[in-house]
Amino acid sequence: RQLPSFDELPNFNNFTGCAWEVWGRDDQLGTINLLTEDVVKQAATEEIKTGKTVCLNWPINFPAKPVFDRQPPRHEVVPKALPFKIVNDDIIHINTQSGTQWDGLKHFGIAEHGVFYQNTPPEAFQTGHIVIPGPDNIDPELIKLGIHNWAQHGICGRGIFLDLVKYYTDTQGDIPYDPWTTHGIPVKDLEACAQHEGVTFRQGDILLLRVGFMRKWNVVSQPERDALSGKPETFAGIEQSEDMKRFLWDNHFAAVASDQPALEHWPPPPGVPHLHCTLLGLWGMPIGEFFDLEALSKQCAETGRYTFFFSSWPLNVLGGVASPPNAAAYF
Ligand code: UVW
Repeated sequence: RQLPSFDELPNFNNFTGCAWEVWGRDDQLGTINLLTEDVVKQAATEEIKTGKTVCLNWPINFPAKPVFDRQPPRHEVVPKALPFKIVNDDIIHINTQSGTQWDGLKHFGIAEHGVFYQNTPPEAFQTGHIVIPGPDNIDPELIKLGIHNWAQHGICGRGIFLDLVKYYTDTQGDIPYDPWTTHGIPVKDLEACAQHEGVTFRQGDILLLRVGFMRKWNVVSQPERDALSGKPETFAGIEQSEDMKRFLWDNHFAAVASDQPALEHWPPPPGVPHLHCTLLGLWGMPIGEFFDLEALSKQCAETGRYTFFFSSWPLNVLGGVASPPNAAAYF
């Protein structure tokens, strides 16, 4: 399907590139619409060659002290007193924003205009404890724009990996920034990295970017890791610019994820709205954060292959805001 270019999309007030009409005003999938049966089949046929698989999720336990003032994950193993049996259960409490995650369409709206994807006002979402006892009790309005839409569709297709850490190391000796400080990666570096790896983009690709957060996290001391929580957060990531929006939309990626706490460098430049507003609020594009791309980097460097079949099945939480991705690469 031929999609409009970024410059052909209408504006929404002062925001360029509003895609609310692209899949119809009732749409709740956003750019996941690009993952058609043909796209999934082509990716599986062309990419799964050896059977090698690579996990892309951090353990749910990490980070034990989350950034952006979020509640830490909590895991309890609970022995059950059943007669003649030895049995354990798990109880897990997580803020779905604390570790490896997809941000869903209820996560981030366009604050200055008070709306989420498809012009949905925040009052449309019930907050607090949500109980849905059975399939007869599902109110479509109550679960509107929930993560279950992606969970029931799946986020599967061709994954394409831009290993910026390797690209900068190969061409400049190391990355030219500290990934734990704000630094915007420009479009020209993403394109140069793709060229260095010999990959070209295709409509419906799932783009993964290795910026360096996790490489650093893995080698510093635990007190340094823990100290990230509660600091004024600053992180590297893709540049927050009109050029970046044009790059992401015009390549028609289905989803984009990185190893950083936010995909974009944080905080955004003064007066510039966070790119989350456009990706989630205007396009319905999943944003992946804290993806563990270290093993993927090794696998791609060893084989020279930077494309693969990508599979992710978010948690099927009716009306959920975000989810761990349960993501893997298949070679
Ligand atoms: C930011 O966008 C800063 O982070 P998050 O998506 O985790 O809310």
